[in-house]
Amino acid sequence: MLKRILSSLTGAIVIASFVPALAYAAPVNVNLTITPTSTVYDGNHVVGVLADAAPGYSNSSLRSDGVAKTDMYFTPESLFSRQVTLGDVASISYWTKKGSTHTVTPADWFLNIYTKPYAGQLPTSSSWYGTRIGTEPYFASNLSDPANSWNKWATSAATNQLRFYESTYGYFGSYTDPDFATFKAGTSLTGARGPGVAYATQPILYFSPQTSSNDAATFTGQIDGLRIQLSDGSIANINFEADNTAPYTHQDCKNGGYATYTVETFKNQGKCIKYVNDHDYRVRGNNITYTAYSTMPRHATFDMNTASQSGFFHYVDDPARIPGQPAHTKYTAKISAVNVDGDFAYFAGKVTDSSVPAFVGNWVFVKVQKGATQNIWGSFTDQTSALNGVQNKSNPADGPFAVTSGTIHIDQ
Ligand SMILES: [Ca+2]
Repeated sequence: MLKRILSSLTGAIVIASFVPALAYAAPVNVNLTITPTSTVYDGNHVVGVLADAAPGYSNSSLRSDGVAKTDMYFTPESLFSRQVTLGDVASISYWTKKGSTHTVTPADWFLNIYTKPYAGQLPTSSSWYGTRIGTEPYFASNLSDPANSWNKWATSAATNQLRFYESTYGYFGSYTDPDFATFKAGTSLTGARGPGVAYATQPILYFSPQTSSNDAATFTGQIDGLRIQLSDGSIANINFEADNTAPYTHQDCKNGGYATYTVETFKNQGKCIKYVNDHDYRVRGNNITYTAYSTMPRHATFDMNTASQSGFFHYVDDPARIPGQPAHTKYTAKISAVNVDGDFAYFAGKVTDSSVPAFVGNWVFVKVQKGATQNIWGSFTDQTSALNGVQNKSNPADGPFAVTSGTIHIDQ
């Protein structure tokens, strides 16, 4: 029996040496989409963010729900169909977006890499992993991390270059830890789990984006676009996406977006756009009159729709009712975001023309309510706040102001 096993092993080795292509897998390129309902989570406290994605990872992203920790786990086998050592990893990058810089608030999505336990490393431990390796955005070198923007974190980069550390024994990083190339050339820590072993030889168990249990209760930052490249050229691109039940805008259907829907499904972009047009909302009002902070009547005329995410908003106030006021104040905004929820519509756009030159370039964020009780809210703000307001269906800073004449239409 032993002899038969030996001879079959010999046979296998001979075959491998004559046919190297069978022994070494070709580079693979994997594109994986992860949504809030994917099966990669232990703690799952993510929500989808529609129409907000890192560059190259349209159409949406995920954010922490501000309640509790999220941790997701990707095995190299699921990504690359083979075992991968830390030494096989050439580069890693991912994107995050949050409401403050890391100097103001360190909290962000971090990445852990767990290696497999193996003989010699863990003679007595029953732990499910061998070595735990961490990297966190706020420790990155040459930080360039504007708030409310997508910032890329990478193993090799002039800015936001990730540093790596081993957290197996409770060390959680510093501003002096090495870059990835230096780190993976080192040896894991010796300790209760066993002797140190060269990191480069250790097979990876999981790549694991996580939020911290310490700050997850208030953290609502976004993540998108985890990219892992191996030294053989293989690339895994993990696109974090909202659960796509149905498209809302023409843009949702473009650049391959039509194929990402999981409830309504589409064979091509044209069918997707037809669906969007069939479910389009038009938001309009002609000479809607209201007052705000004074008795001066103000008038709004607007027309836009959700499918195209475009239209206009025109404002003019009524100096005829205010003796001595020199002229009408007016402005027009080019609307570029529209969101409808029941009797309410939220929209935003850049002011392109005004009787007050300083108004041009502002963003206006407006909410309107149709029905028996008609209201309007509206404020000048910056682009990011305006677009976030539309997306999150929040209230503009000013309002509600009761509509005294005119009819607000929000019609499908
Ligand atoms: Ca995405």
